[in-house]
Amino acid sequence: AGVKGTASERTFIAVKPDGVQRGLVGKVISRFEERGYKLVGLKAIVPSKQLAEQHYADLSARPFFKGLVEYMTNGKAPVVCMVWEGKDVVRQGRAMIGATNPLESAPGTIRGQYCVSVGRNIIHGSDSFESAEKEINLWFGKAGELIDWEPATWGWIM
Ligand code: RTP
Repeated sequence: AGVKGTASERTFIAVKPDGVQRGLVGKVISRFEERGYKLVGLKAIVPSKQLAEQHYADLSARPFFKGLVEYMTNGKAPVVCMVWEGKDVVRQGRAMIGATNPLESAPGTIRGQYCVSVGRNIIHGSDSFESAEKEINLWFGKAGELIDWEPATWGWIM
């Protein structure tokens, strides 16, 4: 996931099927672009049950786990998977997304603006640099799926 704390830091962001179905992909992309981050990976997939279970392995003992996997894999709409790059993008991404509990997600955050239900919270973002590394490998495992590119102005902006 790039180098932590530098402009090459990377995070995994996914618009979940409810967010895709509600037409919020463009808004999510705009927010990250406008903040100054660089999109280095993007694809839409309906994940297998195995992939969703691996992604949420830490939550496998929780009572909502089965429903969570079903929500991610139901195929009503794909998951739009992204890798974003830039300074402090892991922590900034979490801040931009907002708290998991809808009652705590501040207005102006993505969840605070677009959702009211913890089980339909439209977006995922890696919660640490180490999670980002794992999740990027899991969702973008194939060679050539991530593109390194250089905006002309990057050096003096960040
Ligand atoms: P995410 O991993 O999706 O970015 O979410 P998060 O870190 O903010 O929250 P986490 O605790 O890791 O939970 C992962 C996802 O599980 C669903 N969830 N449902 N009580 C419930 O029904 C419940 N709690 C959590 C949410 O979709 C949450 O994003």
